[in-house]
Amino acid sequence: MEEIFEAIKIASKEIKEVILLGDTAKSENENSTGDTQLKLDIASDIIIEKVFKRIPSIKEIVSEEQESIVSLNEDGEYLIAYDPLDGSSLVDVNLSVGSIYGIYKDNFSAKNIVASVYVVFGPRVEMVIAYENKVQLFRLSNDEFKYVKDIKLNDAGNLNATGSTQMNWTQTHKTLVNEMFKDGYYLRYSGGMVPDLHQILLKGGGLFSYPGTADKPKGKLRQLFEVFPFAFTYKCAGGDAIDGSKSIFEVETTHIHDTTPCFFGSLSEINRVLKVYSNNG
Ligand code: AHM
Ligand code: MG
Repeated sequence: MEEIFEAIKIASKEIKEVILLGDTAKSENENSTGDTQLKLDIASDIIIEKVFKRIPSIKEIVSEEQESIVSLNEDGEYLIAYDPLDGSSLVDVNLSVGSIYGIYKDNFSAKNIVASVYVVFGPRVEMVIAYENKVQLFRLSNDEFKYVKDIKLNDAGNLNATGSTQMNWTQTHKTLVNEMFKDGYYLRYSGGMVPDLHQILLKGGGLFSYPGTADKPKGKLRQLFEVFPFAFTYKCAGGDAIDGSKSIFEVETTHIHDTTPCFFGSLSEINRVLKVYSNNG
């Protein structure tokens, strides 16, 4: 596992350079979900695939930017699903973006995730590793990722980040959000799940949600590349993640690009979601 974390560090230093110097124009390609890929997405994807190809313990990889699974080593132990540069369109307005990695065993499913890593590219480059029930923060300084601290969520926080648009929220979701604001929660939403979830983690707690909506009943965020890795991070940090009625770790995957509604937070906010969603159907 350590060699995978080291490979991600190497890739992240290269991605940082691509963000600083790279071309943010649109390419002519579309990814499998139909989004127009930015050149930064493709460049980051190529960098990550290149470093993973050198690691014997990796059996298969799959990228949000690619159609199918790539086999690397028949005898490898780990399967990695990754989003090379989530929220890459935010680079154009100079907001933070990030890479997300889920490390699985046996198959790509929520119950088989064993570690997760994300890297935030903001004013600083930070990396958060969740493994063996610990969540650790590292910061890039003088070309090295240095350990900063372990991260633990409080039982409750005061931040609320919720995706999509009110026009497409269900009545239940509107009720949840309104009640939270009435109780004093602060709105914090940049449109990049990596910095938004990072902020909630580091500021002790709150709720991030991307619910099922009128236009996207199964939500927007992808299970393998985005939702399961962050669910694992939040769980290891003492919080939790649900799809509105059950644990994210019980969500079944039928296709590598499946999405799911998702809620990540400290325990008090997750219980609140369960209560509101079960009372309002
Ligand atoms: P992307 O993978 O196409 O970059 O989209 C994922 C991003 C997340 O980072 C973010 O939470 C979400 O899309 C924002 O969506 P919305 O603008 O609908 O709230
Ligand atoms: Mg993404």
